[in-house]
Amino acid sequence: MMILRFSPSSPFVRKVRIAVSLLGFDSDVKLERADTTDPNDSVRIINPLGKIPVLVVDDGSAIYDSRVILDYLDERAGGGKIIPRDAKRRLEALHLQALSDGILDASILTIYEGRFRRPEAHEPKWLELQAGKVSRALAVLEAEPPALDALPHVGQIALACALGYRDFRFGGAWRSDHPRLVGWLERFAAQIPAFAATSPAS
Ligand SMILES: N[C@@H](CCC(=O)N[C@@H](CS)C(=O)NCC(=O)O)C(=O)O
Repeated sequence: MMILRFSPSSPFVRKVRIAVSLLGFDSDVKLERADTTDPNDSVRIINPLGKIPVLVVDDGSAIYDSRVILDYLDERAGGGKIIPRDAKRRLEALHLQALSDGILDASILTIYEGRFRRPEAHEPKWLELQAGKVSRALAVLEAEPPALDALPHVGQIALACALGYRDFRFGGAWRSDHPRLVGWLERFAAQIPAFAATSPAS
């Protein structure tokens, strides 16, 4: 049995939960809550960075971060499933994952600014820097939305989680200017039941 240290609101955990479902590992993974703000939570021992997701596998070793976990799960499922083997498709998938994870990193830093700094200490330049990353990335994706494979690859999974996080924490403001991405996410949600099942709002 594998153990996934998780929080229901984490979009990086959501990537892993969707991959677990797509690869047929639902009954092999037990969810165990982690509190990354608690200094006594063992998550800081198994991952010195103190971040989730962390997947503890059969031999007790801890795997992080989400990209490494997705790679591990893909191999465990036989390989070439959510990470294409073909070099060109693999690069496309990893590239889309990097871009989507980048949207998430900038979004999370923005949330942490509000969570960990007093309002009078908020730094508008820092928030603008993060907002710029998100808006440029979304504009690039809107101009040419990615494909959606029958079995989504890591990039497509990550993009769905990034858009879902913008809905969850930023009131879905991205939707009005990105109709093609809205359509893409609707298709993803209709095709992949694990997306709704892992919604942070549920
Ligand atoms: N690159 C990491 C990012 C993970 C991450 O930022 N997780 C957040 C929760 S969504 C976290 O654990 N934050 C706590 C912290 O930064 O101390 C991944 O892909 O797993």
